Amino acid sequence: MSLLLEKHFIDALKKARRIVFFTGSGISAESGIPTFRGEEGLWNKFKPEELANFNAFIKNPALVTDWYNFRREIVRKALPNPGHLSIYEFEKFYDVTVVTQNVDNLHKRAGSSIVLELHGNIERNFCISCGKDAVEMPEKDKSGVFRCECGGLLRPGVVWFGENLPTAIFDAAEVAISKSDLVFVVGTSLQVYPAASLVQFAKGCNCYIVEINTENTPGSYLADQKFIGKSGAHLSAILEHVKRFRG
Ligand code: BJW
Ligand code: ZN
Repeated sequence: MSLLLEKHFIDALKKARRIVFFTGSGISAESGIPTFRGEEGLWNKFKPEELANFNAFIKNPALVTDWYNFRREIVRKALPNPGHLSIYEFEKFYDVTVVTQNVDNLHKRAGSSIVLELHGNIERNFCISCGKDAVEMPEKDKSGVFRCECGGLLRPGVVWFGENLPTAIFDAAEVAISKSDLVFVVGTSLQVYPAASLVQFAKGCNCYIVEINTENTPGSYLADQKFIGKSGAHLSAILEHVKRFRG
């Protein structure tokens, strides 16, 4: 795809040294991982209030465990797409930090060096009783759940509704944004807080903001440059431009 870029965006790309990519589930849609909301969204089939909070887990741990196992299988089979791979390639030309709401590992698997996972990682599991991480997952017990050696329930290492985001990671994301010249906001509906507040924060830091999404979001008005469409094609095309003046 060839893309005609506006002069102010080209200037921003030329001047920039540090870039933050702030991503959501839309960037992994082209890898076959369903997004959370919208027509193809996961939440259309499974209600978040039933599955992605601690009370739901305690009430029906086997159901929540099965849901995460199902998603873990999808994620393991998925491959990084041109969006993830382009972000990795930006490292040849800029200092890059990836701040992601995704739990799917695809930025790391694409090679990105600094990936701040705001909502945890689906591959991690820890015990709700003793707090230890599960090094290897045991077989499910008779009731269909995973248990730690201490007998406690093992839960996925993701951030559920009503839970705090990991403070050190959120703080590191704000530091990276405050030092960056350009922030790409890619494939997120900006409906979930406090992650969504990072776009406001970036605006307050005078970062040049680029949004790439298949549709408008509540944060679109903050973008200096907006691309409506799929992230794989747009990020690849922008990278091609960068190669022309930095390659
Ligand atoms: C494409 C594309 C393509 C498609 N190319 N684009 C302030 C105001 C209001 C509410 C709150 C607030 N502060 C806190 C809250 C409560 C709550 C919240 O935000 N609720 C709102 C939903 C109303 N937040 C929390 O509870 C957070 N914790 C917290 O605040 O702690 C303090 C606290 C403590 C105690 C009590 C109360 C508060 C925690 C939030 C945790 C979110 N967790 C999840 C699940 C993770 C685990 C799992 O994976 O199961 O994280 S929810 C889910 O949403 C997941 C995602 O990371 C997150 C964001 O979704 P995302 O990535 O934006 O996906 P979609 O589907 O929404 O959007 C996809 C986008 O891609 C769309 O725009 C498409 O158009 C686009 N797209 N294909 C480009 N090819
Ligand atoms: Zn334990």
